[in-house]
Amino acid sequence: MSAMPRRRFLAAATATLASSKALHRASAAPMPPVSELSGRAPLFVSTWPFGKPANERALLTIQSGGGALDAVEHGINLTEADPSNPSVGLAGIPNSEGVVQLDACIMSGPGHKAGAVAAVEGFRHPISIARRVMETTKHVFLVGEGAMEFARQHDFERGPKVSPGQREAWRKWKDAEARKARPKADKGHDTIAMVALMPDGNLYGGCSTSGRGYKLPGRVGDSPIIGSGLYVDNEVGAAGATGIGENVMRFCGSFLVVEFMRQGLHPQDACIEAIRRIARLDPQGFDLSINFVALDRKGRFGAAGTGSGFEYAVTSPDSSRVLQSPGLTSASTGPVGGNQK
Ligand code: SD4
Repeated sequence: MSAMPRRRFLAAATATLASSKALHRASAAPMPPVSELSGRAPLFVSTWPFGKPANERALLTIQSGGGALDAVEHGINLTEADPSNPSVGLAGIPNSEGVVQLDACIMSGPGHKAGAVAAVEGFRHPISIARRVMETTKHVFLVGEGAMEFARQHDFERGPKVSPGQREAWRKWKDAEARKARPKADKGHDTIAMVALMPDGNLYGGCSTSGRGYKLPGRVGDSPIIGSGLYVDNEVGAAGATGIGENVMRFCGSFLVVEFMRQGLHPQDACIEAIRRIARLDPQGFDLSINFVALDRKGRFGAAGTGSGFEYAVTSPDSSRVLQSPGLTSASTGPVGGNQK
């Protein structure tokens, strides 16, 4: 019998655990029990610790009289504008040609509306462009030159196609590649996916990323794809993804999470079941570096990752917190920038 790699073995062992409660105990960091994973609307759930200020900005928008889509947009705008974030917005890691190509999408539960853009260069706020596509065109998804022409026509804010720091790092990567030193082709990468529940019971979501570092030009990940990086179903709940997009988009990951919620699973268990389903089908097993957040109409929420340490942010009028999610293996995911594969 061939030896099972340790990580695969751990994954298989962990996957046999019956409920997410057991997974909580397996994790190093304290984690609230599933029964405590619920909150009062307006409620915002976002990927990674940098989702916390984004959630808080979104809540402030609501408290200042703004609408739900304004909240999602403003919250994600904050992350997109953060010069220290290497994986969202124009400060992100560029593609293999040294150009940052941004992907984003937004969904409104009411009306089941969606807008998305991909491979957008030189614009600061792809989530805002995605929203404009949703609200002013009969289309859902604009890509590349068409998306940029749309953004130019609508006068969206521009910015440099790569930051000076990222350009320098890219040059070194390129040099190493030319010397066949073979550095990792895709460095850390983390996306903001935000899902939101309003007091009237309506659900919304948005997702924005610079995608995998040093990706091939034109490569589009899961993040702007409705059902993969984000999905909102106003009857059930909403989910978003972060991690290696190729390992989410082949499985319609966020749609899958929502479908498990439709079957009655708590959002956290829905995230776990989606990961289990994906790992069962994928030859890599749990070695996928993917994570989900989810929220349902009742205000219950949760998250899970293939690795341990994926953190997510939850904000309501009562509290704003960063929580640890259950990981399905002991491989390290985070806390930020952890998807190094
Ligand atoms: C992508 N899913 O482009 C995004 C990147 C990401 O954590 O979320 N990284 O594949």
